[in-house]
Amino acid sequence: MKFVSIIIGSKSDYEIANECSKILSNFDVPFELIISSAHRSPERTQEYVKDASERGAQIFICMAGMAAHLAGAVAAMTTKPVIGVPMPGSAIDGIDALYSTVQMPGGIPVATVAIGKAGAKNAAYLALQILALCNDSIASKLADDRAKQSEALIEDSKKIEVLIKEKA
Ligand code: RP5
Repeated sequence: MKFVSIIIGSKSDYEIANECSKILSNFDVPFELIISSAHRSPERTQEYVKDASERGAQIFICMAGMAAHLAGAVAAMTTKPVIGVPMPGSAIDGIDALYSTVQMPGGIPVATVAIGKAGAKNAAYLALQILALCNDSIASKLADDRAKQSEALIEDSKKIEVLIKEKA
């Protein structure tokens, strides 16, 4: 069975990671989420990536903070697309994780998204966009989602315009 694999470096990453998994669930895309660390459990990470690839993982989404090597380490083990989400929460609030995740050497890419919650959401959307290249149903749902985002923005604008008029 084809699925998206989400790997988080620690249970402290779970709340933000849930922003990603909620979107995949909403699109009815199967995923699995495990905790495994490039530093604290390197062998588990290696075994998992091999096993998940053999079972049908299409894309790996890796979320880690601090000196975040998880996405890079996973990218070294697979030719499947790897999306990296730098996690906030360190003394320098994710800048460390951003640089650690994005600065991959040529030939071993990690598609790095924004730090934290926005990045977790965009990791899901980017994974969906990759899957949509070969899946018309996901492509159609993505188009609907974009339209809904635009409609919601216009509704928000109307509400604020009313509030401003009321205060004038
Ligand atoms: C990273 O270090 C994890 O991904 C997490 O973001 C950060 C802190 O981990 P904990 O000390 O909270 O387990 O490996």
